[in-house]
Amino acid sequence: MLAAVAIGTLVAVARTAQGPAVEQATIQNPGYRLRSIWFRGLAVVAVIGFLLSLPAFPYYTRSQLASSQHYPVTALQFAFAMPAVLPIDTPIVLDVTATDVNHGVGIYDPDGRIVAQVQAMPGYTNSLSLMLKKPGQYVVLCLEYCGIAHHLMRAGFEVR
Ligand SMILES: [Cu+2]
Repeated sequence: MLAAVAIGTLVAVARTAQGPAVEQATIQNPGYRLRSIWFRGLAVVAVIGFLLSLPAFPYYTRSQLASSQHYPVTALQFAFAMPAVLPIDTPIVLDVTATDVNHGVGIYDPDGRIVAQVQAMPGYTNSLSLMLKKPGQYVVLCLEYCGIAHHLMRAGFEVR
């Protein structure tokens, strides 16, 4: 059965190839026109999608950053030094650094979903801007292997 379909397809292709010779441009030009329309359509969809998603842009403007409350977070083998309580529904900035080696700071909401992550690097401060919207106990885990007790590197804070 499969062989019959394959042979039938080959015969159909061979028959269509037997027609009179056609200039390449008569086939090529409609193809280019179709491709041009397709490209412009995709460009319009991409621009509209970009504009619609702009309000959800997750980064603060320069003025929002300046007016945000800053909180220091320091990672070290094998703990985090950070505030015990952070405000809810408030733009905040975590100024994250490390004292020894690179660490990863992963922040998990009370449902266990990761809401933010940033690198903690010695000699450098990463500013992580975020707004925490759920009240409750958040968990902070190290996301980068940093030594023998990396798996014990766990902290938490309350959002209220
Ligand atoms: Cu670690």
